[in-house]
Amino acid sequence: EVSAATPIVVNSTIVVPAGETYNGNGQTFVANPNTLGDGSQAENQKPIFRLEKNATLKNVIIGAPGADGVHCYGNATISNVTWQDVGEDALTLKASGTVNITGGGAYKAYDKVFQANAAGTINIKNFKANDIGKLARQNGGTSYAVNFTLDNSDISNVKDSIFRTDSSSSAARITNTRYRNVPTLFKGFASGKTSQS
Ligand code: DGU
Ligand code: CA
Ligand code: CA
Repeated sequence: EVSAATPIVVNSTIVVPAGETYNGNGQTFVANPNTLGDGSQAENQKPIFRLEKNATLKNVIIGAPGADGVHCYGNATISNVTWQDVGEDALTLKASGTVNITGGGAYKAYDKVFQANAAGTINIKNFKANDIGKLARQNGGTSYAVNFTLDNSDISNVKDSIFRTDSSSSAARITNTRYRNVPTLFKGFASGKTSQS
């Protein structure tokens, strides 16, 4: 009988220092619900990973509970990271920068997958998402500029939209992406700030 490897229970946030790479080697990480958060929609849960500027996170599976996922303080590279059961959200841009998310996927997000709480760019490529509220959301009521892109991805069973903002200076572009059961691609963007091809 084959059984899945035992997940690594993370008791305190794993910090990836500036410029460094954390390779999870395909292991599954879950939050200790008593110290990081239970993965519900309660705010102020702690992340499983905190990436300082120019850090890379790769080959990681985040299981349940996912708590507040991954926090990025500036530029980050996220490669082959899969959220099996998104917690409060999957990843947050906490300080200005560019986050490049390539490969991997996100599943079972009651509300948001990616959250932009600072100006910057979120590029999502070769990604899968299923059973989510929104793929990415700029923090409600903020007016800084966020540029979102989605390329060569497969998105299904979305409740709200792919990209959502309240900022007239933000922009979003979707290319070469397959959808199933996605009611709205873009919400809240100014005219001329979105494109799809
Ligand atoms: O305005 O900032 O949900 O980062 C309310 C809060 C809220 C954030 C966000 C997040 O939008 O906490 O998870
Ligand atoms: Ca939230
Ligand atoms: Ca959050």
